[in-house]
Amino acid sequence: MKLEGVELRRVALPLVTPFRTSLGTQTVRNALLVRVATDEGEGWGECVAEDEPTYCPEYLEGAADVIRRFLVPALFPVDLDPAAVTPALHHLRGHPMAKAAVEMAVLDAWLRARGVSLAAYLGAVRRSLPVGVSVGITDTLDDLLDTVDRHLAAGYARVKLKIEPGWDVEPVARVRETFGADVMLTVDANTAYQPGDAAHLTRLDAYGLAMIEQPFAPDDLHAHARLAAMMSTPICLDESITSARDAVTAIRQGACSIINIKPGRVGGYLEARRIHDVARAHGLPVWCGGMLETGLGRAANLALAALPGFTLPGDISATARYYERDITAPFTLADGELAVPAGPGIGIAPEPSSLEALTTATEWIPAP
Ligand code: NPQ
Ligand code: MG
Repeated sequence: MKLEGVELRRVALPLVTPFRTSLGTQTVRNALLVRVATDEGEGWGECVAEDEPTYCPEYLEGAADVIRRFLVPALFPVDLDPAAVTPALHHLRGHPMAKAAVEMAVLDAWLRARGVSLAAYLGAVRRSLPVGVSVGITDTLDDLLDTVDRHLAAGYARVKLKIEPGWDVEPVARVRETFGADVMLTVDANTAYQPGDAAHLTRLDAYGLAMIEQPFAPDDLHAHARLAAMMSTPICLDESITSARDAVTAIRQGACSIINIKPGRVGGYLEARRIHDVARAHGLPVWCGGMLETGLGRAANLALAALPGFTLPGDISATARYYERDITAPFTLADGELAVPAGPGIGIAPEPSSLEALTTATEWIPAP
């Protein structure tokens, strides 16, 4: 398959409610879409980098720049298939989210041309999945309880609370007290704690959490391993894991017993599957993280999360949890589950009128 040109498209999707984490508050999702045009048809990818480099070092305009100036030019001469993308970009350091977006678009085009779904290609074993919801930090505890109540009524299988110093034990205690022992409850700190906070964090053991996600800095595996030895609550790593090799290192050090897999963070769906494979070989459960994706990224994440090792509900919520209007048809919960797209490629494409209405800029990168 030969690349003939690439369109970079910025879209702006207002969030239904502001999303506050220990990293900051988001009110609109500015997303970067990558459409590859090839001699076998087109494909769509999505770059999950945020406006600002807070979750990780990448940011949206930086990702657009590296895609335009380095990634796309490196792919024009290549005889493309999905597995050819990473090797062709290997000499370019870092930028996993930019690389993942390009790989996703190539996967979509290549699989679409062959009539194969991404789910089937990756090795999916389920047609629909129970999913979870990520709940931001709220102004008051009452707001939090109302929000959790709404999500549980909608049928979500797991609730994740964002935490930070000053918003941890009390919200967790109130949610547990209010909704009972049967709710699968987790917390995510997005690196907001210091190693010296470990003793404080052990207080969360009293509330039967399914995990605590990424309390410490991405590069501090030792602090996570130490906390794991102090707590009965399982430790899950997100920001720390950027490759299958990282996953092996973290597992060997005892720094985590669960891994959050985000294809963007690890450089693509194929590396995401490798992390799934090594975690499974070590007996660790994994789940699919979320980056406030549009329907394109959501569709591809559902395909990944249908693999057998994804035994915990992911941050793949229904469209309505995030957006009033998306660029694709909405994903809706049925009996607490989302359907895994079964059509060729990622199984969904933008709806032209919504895409048009939400687009803020487009740019065409022609073949040389
Ligand atoms: C996480 N996501 O698991 C992330 C972090 C995160 C759904 O909890 C804009 C776009 C803002 C993506 C803030 C969820 C974001 C973002 C936080 C992702 O750590
Ligand atoms: Mg996280």
